[in-house]
This record gives sequence, C-alpha cells and structure tokens, in this order.
Amino acid sequence: MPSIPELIRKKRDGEQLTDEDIKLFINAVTAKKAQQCQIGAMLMAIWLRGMQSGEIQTLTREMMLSGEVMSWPNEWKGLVVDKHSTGGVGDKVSLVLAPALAACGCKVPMISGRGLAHTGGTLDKLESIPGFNIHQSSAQVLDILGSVDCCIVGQTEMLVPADRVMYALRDATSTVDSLPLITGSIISKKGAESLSALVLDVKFGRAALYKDLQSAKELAQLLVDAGNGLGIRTGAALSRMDGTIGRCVGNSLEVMESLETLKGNGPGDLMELVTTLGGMLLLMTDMVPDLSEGRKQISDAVIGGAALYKFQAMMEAQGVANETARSLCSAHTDYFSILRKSEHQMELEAPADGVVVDVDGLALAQVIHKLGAGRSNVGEPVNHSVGLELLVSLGQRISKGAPWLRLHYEDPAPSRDQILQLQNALTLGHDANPQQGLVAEMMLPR
Ligand code: IUR
Repeated sequence: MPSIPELIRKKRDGEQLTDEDIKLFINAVTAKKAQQCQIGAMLMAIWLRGMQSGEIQTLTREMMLSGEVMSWPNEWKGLVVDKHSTGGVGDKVSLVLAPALAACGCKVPMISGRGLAHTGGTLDKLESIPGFNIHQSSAQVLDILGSVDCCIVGQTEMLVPADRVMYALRDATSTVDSLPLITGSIISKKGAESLSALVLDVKFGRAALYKDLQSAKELAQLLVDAGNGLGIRTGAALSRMDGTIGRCVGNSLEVMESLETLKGNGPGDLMELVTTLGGMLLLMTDMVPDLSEGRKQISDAVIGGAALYKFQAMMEAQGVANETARSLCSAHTDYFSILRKSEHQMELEAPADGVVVDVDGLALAQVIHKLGAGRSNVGEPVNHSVGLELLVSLGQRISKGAPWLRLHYEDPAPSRDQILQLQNALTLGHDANPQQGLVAEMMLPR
C-alpha cells in the first residue's frame, strides 16, 4: 500500500493516480489519518498538475462515499431532482424553482450553500424569514419531501465529510480554483442526494466565477461528465452574469422579489432562468416530451399559484409560523411588517438623460457585501436587511435626476467612495443595445 507522501509525490511529478490511490487518500482525509499539511500538499499538486477525467470520476465517487448517501422510497424513482448554480448576483432562482418543480410532481431535496465572496447564498436569504430553519436531518428531509415535495436545507454533518475538510483547506492553500477540485466538491454532494436528474447553472461574465463562455463551458462539461458518471442524468445551462438577476440584491429584498415572482409578478430574466432550468429537469426526468412543454409547465406552476402554495407549505414544514407563512403568501403582503427593513434608504439619481445600456452587477454586489449583506469569514453573521433595489431596467430611457437605485443600509453607512462605485455601475447611452437572452447555451445528456 503506498504511503501518503508517495501519493503526493506521484501527483507532484505529474503521474496519474489510480482508483486505489484516490480511495486511499480520501479515506485518510475522512478518518483524519492524513495530516493537514499532507492534504494541503496534495491539493496543491492537483491544482498544479490537474487530473484526467477518470481520476476526476474516482475522486468524485470516493468523496461522495466518504459519508452518508441518502436513499428514497422506490415510488420516487426517477423523480428526485436538484439544481446547482456556480453563483451570481441577485440569484434567487432556487427559491422559485424548488417549489415550482414540486408543483410539477418532482421531489426536490435541495441542499444549498451560504454566500461566497460577492455572491449571495440561498441559505442566508431563507434565514431572513423569521423562524425558517435550514438545519434538517436526513430523516426530517425525507419527512418533508413526503408531505411537501420540496425543501431547501444546509449540508448535514454526515454528508460528504471529506469535502468539509478539503474545502476549508482549499481556502487556506489558494487551491479553490482548480477544475478537478471544484468538480469533485460540487458533484459528490449532489451524488450523496441520490438524484435522478441534476441541472447546473454555470454562469459566465463580469460577476461570475468564470468571466468568459469558453472557460465556463470547460467547467460545465466536467460537471456534466462527473454527474452522468455517477448515474445522475445531468445537464447544464450556460448563463450570462453581467448585471443582476431580477431587480433586488440582498437577503430580505431577494425573498420579497421571489415571493412576488411566485405571485406571478416576476421579472423576465428570473422567469427565463427558472423556466429553462426547470424545463430541462422535467425533460431529463421524462416528465415532458420536449423542452418547450417543460418550460410551459414550470411557467404555469409559477403564474397559476401552485408553486406559491408549495413555498408556503415548505416554510411551515421548516419552522415558519403558519400565520407568518400565510401572510407572506397572501395577495397584498406588507413585507416589511415581517421581513426586517433596514434603518436607512438612499436613492441615487441618474447623472444625465439617457438610455440604460449597462449595470455592473459585480460593482453593486461588492459594495453591499462590504455594507454587511455578505460575510468575509466563515461563520460571521450577515445583515439580512442590507441590499439594493434597481429602479430601472436595461434599455429603459431615464431623465437626469430620476432615481435609478435604492440602497438599503444600516451600520456602516456607505462611504463617499462606495457611493461613487455604485454610481459608476450605471452606464447611460443614446440607444438601447439589442437585448441578449440570459441563457447562451444548453448541454443536455444524450
Ligand atoms: N461550491 C462547492 O460546493 N464547491 C466548490 O468547490 C465551489 C463552490 I468553487
């Protein structure tokens, strides 16, 4: 049996690791037999030398097997689905998509994450709803899926423990941005959910992890191959992430916009993503004959109110008081009587007459992150009330002095530089640019 230093040497020198090598290493990580420095050295060797597709496949499988793998009743065969996004600004897709899929007959054990760098996290958003409990055991997830068909929860202690160790060390060793490590981390957790189908929203653009379509496609292909390799029907959408998704960014504000979407008043870009990703999942589970029927069923579930009903039931099942859940889902909700409103708001004005040709989502997200909407270190609290509302859309004509952005803030107040950064995020022109769809390409399993 090779020793851990021998495995590190092999990868360091650019050799391929065998299935046995990878299994041995992941077992040592999980059993805490590998020293932190050894794990760090292996991560760096993988970062530098990369991995062949067979190695990535084995890494993903062994990581998945490092902990509990969920199992579902036989009657749910073919129906259990989930979505993963590589992270965006104002990305509230999960809050609308999970209940919409449930309304279409799927079972959705959605395991989500917290905010990372400038991107928000679904769990943080949901925790801005008083009482919402993202901590649910596997037994509770099974129970909720039995009655409500969807839940959105955090990763339990038992699920993919190897990823927990490796992820923390990746941060500490500057090895986060390694394609094999990203693939193993994301897909092992989806594998442990024992899914029938998975759709990946791989973003590209200014506010995404990968800036250009080509590198996003490379990641998407690795993720799709690894998912299919585990027996999950896996597809991906490559979606543009330059501005914001919808008009609200920040935890409470995004919950508000999600609820409005579930009441049929959603912005077009959010609806495009929800119907595309949902339609792909319905197609991959053979619930519909083609993508356009899948899109239609998801859209009907959102517009017709069936998804809102599921969201209300999910909130109640995850700890929200019935009265609160009912009130949030009623026709004329006073959202700020339930969700916390920031103490201060400030409106920024258009500096000239013109047409909105660009809004820099990254610049906006960076400012509200610093004002408390996101966290800089794991475990820090976030201020759910901090965020912003865009008051204009791309292509809209606006007059000098008209408000275009409302900032919600508390302590700290925005500095002069931060206000300037927000103001510079708006580009005005003479003519509207032709609008491009958000989804540039789709990859569906054969
Ligand atoms: N999300 C994950 O679960 N794993 C990763 O490596 C990244 C994001 I980057």
